[in-house]
Amino acid sequence: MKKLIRVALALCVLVMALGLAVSAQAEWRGWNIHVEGYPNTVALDKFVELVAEKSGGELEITMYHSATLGNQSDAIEQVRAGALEIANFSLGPLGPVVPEANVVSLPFIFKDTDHVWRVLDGEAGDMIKAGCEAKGLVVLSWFDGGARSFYNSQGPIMTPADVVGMKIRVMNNDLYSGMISALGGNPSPMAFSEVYQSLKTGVVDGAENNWPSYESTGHYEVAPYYSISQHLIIPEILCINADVWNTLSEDQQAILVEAAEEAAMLQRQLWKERSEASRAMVTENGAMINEIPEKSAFQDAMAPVYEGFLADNPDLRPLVEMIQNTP
Ligand code: BDP
Repeated sequence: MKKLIRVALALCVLVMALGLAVSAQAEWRGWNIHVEGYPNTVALDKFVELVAEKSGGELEITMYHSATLGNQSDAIEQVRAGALEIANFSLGPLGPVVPEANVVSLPFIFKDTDHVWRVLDGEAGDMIKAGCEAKGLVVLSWFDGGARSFYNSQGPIMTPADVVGMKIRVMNNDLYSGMISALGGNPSPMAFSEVYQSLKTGVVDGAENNWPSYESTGHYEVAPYYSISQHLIIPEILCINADVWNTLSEDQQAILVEAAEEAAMLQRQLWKERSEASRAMVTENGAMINEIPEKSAFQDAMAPVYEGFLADNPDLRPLVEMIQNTP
């Protein structure tokens, strides 16, 4: 009888353990910084749906939008540590963790978005992927992050002299602080979620971002001067924790990559549409937009940023040159 009870108990433990294993897999959590309706958000929801569909419900993900699971720098650490499994990150805040990813944060390194895709589809993209993987993140696909321009509450920026003395919010990455300093401004690194209030209360005079984020955050309401500098074009990744990835079968891995590629194609299409719509929306709502007649003045001012980066990362010079030499 005792033996029977022991066997029954052992069986119970086994069933519970199996249950936990299954539910652990069923409970993958995904991090996203953006709000409902944003191109990335829509594409991530599609990704979740495709993964569930293609795996016959075996792989399930719950996406948490609007940074409800914390700010981006913390989320990067969480996915690396396996506390979260999936995320969409900008290569910007990833740069301090993944040196190879940081090359895209050198101002004006990309000519335009098509240039980004040519670079990422080639050897440079593979090097950035390998760099991410070495830090515990497996890249599943690339998202469009658009071109970032300056905006502020004071007046139009036409030349670098207009930035002198301005307090400008940047993402957490020394390269961006260096970029603002090189223009004579005062950089202020802070989390995305804090920018609206900081602009509103004058803690900072300005920030920089792409059209969809300028619009979706409402920053245009409190910093209506948008100056098209396009100093950064930062791609984004859809990624998964490397340990989780390594426990998956080849079929499961293929499902994730396929779903991520499809989601990326959708994101890139929606991105184009939203960029135009956002520009039109902020214009209708009072944003004052200006072109910058001589962008070369801003480009020239970036020399110390490049010099500093290459001095600190001599081994990344070939990657920088590979991007610059990609037609
Ligand atoms: C947006 C990026 C997001 C960044 C944000 C920022 O998609 O990942 O966190 O900019 O400026 O464009 O912090």
